[in-house]
Amino acid sequence: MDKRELNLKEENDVILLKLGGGLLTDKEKPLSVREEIVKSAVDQIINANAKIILIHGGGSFGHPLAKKYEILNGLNTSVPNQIFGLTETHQAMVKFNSYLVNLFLERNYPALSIQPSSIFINDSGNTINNSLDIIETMLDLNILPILYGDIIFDKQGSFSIISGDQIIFKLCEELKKYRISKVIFAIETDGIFINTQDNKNKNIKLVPEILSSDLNSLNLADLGQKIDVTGGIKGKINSIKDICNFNILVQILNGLKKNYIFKSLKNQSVICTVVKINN
Ligand code: IP8
Repeated sequence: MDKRELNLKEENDVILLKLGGGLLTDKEKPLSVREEIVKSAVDQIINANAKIILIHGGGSFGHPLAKKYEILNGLNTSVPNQIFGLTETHQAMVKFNSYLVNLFLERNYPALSIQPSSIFINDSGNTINNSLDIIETMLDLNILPILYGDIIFDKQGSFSIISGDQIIFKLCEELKKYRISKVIFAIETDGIFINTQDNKNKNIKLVPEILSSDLNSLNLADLGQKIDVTGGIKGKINSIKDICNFNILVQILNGLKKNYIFKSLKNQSVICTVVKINN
């Protein structure tokens, strides 16, 4: 391949980075940020100096409210104050997102929030959007776009939740000008764990590498999940399978480990789970 063509391609590469809500917040305590972890993640992203679209989860901001008001299953007149709860859930996410965006701006790094509930809508079960050109233009201008799990309306007059993982799927489907070189999920464990049985003792072990076609047959270990209305690790495995259908490599790593986010953004090796695509 001609070098100029190669450079052009690399310039148009973008990494999608999802910072899990369980990593960034204390899921035991509503509306609480794990400040040092969030600040470290922000510094690592800035230091990596890469083209990134950042997506973050709901953690202790979105999930407890979404659960309380049963937002995921849509309009239900028997849930007291549900419509108010819908707006409260959204606003909790806006608050968390603003906190994160501000950390970038305080460090003189151009980051801009995109409100998913304003650009995505569901129509009979399918999530649709107008063009995502705004995101590509931001990337052209070296602005870091930041999206987050949010509430989502539907054309039939109801609503639900759009998770950060679903947003990633839509970005994989819709981005045209930029090639997604990989998707990184930074969570609070080393990756995907499975149950093993040696010498009659039940144990768990990390899966360092797996083919996307083998994801279904995993005997997933239960690492004790906190409130998560969008499906926890099982939901994540389904999202990863969908992402792999776009021929994109997925890495699941521990965002608590020193510099792991930076290293992964720089394509340096880290202990994690890599999901490879079947060719
Ligand atoms: O944490 C959920 O996003 P996720 C967002 O990426 C809300 O699943 C509002 C619960």
